[in-house]
Amino acid sequence: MPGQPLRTKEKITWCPSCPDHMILESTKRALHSLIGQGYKHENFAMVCDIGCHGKIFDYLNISGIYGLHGRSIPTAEGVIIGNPNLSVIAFAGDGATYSEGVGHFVHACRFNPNITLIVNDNQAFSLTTGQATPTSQLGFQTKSEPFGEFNQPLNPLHLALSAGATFVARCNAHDLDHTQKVIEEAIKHQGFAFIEIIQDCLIFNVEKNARDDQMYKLPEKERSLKESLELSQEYDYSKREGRIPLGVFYKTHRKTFDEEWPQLIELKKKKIGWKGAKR
Ligand SMILES: Cc1ncc(C[n+]2csc(CCOP(=O)(O)OP(=O)(O)O)c2C)c(N)n1
Ligand SMILES: [Mg+2]
Repeated sequence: MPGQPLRTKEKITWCPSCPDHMILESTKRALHSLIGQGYKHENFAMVCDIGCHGKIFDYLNISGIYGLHGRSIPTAEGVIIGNPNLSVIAFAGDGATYSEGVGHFVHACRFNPNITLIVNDNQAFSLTTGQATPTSQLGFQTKSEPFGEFNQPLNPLHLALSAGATFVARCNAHDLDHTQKVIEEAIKHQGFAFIEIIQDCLIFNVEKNARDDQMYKLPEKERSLKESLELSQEYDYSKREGRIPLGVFYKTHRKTFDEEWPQLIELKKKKIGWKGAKR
């Protein structure tokens, strides 16, 4: 794998112009930059979920496991327990993470495993043709919600902060440079790093598309948990008007679970896995 390109030769089958293309590009650029800073290509590992976003497994040339729907977090936790010297990235959708996998999400925030979670949030179960997910807007009319979604959307950033996440960020898929920068920072973070990426679904939730004008970048600075919780409520995932903050909302240090378990500390010391593995 060293010296090989980060893109496989697989033909991309996402819809033309789907922001999933942009998230792939930002991720590749982030990994490329980290490799330039001394990270090894063979020490990156990914876990992908089931959904449109999950096809990144075929296009990104790093080792990994294609997991079950809603289960990329526990699978990624398994990978980091097996080899705590890897940089593990879990990719998932909003439906997968905040619906089927929400228990894993909450406990990952508590356990603080040293993994990065990237959620492509298009506010729809898109692969299965657009049912409402927990972040879909009120009134979203679909084949399975013919009278419109009447449940309040979940605020994933607020949930992550309340559950103890040590790195919480939001990006806009359209902004490749900013997304790349945040992905790099998340991978460098020791602990559970959660990035929610807002993306349009051009086919199944058109009403929520084209929100770039609402978005603004937060100043880069340390924030208290209280301040971050307040900021996370500025956007409620439902309203058409109002501002949507982007950037790293909160970052703190707490022991990761591989720093708490003696067995994992030993594996880390022995640099198990690849000879001379270095993070
Ligand atoms: C446990 C389980 N529940 C439901 C499904 C069916 N399913 C497969 S993909 C998918 C939609 C995925 O939506 P999301 O996670 O938001 O990803 P997107 O397609 O929007 O990128 C669903 C409901 C499944 N495969 N397994
Ligand atoms: Mg989705």
